[in-house]
Amino acid sequence: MTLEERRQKLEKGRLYAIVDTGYVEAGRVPYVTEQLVLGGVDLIQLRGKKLPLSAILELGKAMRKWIPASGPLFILNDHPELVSEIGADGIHVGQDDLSVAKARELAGADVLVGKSTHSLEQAIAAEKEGADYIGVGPIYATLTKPDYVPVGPALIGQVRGAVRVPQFCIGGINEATLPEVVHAGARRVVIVSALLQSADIPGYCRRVRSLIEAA
Ligand code: TZP
Repeated sequence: MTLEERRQKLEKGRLYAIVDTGYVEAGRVPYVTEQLVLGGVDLIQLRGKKLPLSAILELGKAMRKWIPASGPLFILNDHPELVSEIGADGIHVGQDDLSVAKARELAGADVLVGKSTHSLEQAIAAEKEGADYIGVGPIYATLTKPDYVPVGPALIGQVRGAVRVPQFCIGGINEATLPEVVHAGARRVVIVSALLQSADIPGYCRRVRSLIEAA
């Protein structure tokens, strides 16, 4: 797929899931990935913060088999050098990681680059830097990223008014908090623990999608 085709698909994305190995043990990664695909998420990221590169490579290749090319975009957290071997569609970097340009150089010219942001200034800077999309958060306190101060839902409207690339709100978003997030202006969200801990992942995906799309 070309970068333009990936950007078009990204533009339509509303629900972004992350397979975080802090919640999902390696053996369950294929099953959880399949469930997220069944639920119709638009993007899936592999986030293996504490795993060695060899394990990330193996999990990434396994996930790629469960994510059809016509299905969700597959994004790798960090490690742009593994993107082409895994066949991922994109790479996601944090504020303390590589620049967008360096990530693109290492991952390949056709690959999407996303960047985490935690303030209006960072959101504007990430767009200027050339990010294809940004994450905005953590909106609420979350055990998935415990050391970060939540930014609160008010930032959502500010970023929406200042940035044109797709913005995915993240952090503490679940069925209960989603109405407030949507009311604050969010049109795209990332959900990690609430989805991964659900006993019915496809059902959870469908319910949150209808809440986002009702906006
Ligand atoms: N970046 C900002 S918040 C967050 C990341 C990776 C974690 C969000 O996880 P959850 O479980 O949906 O709160």
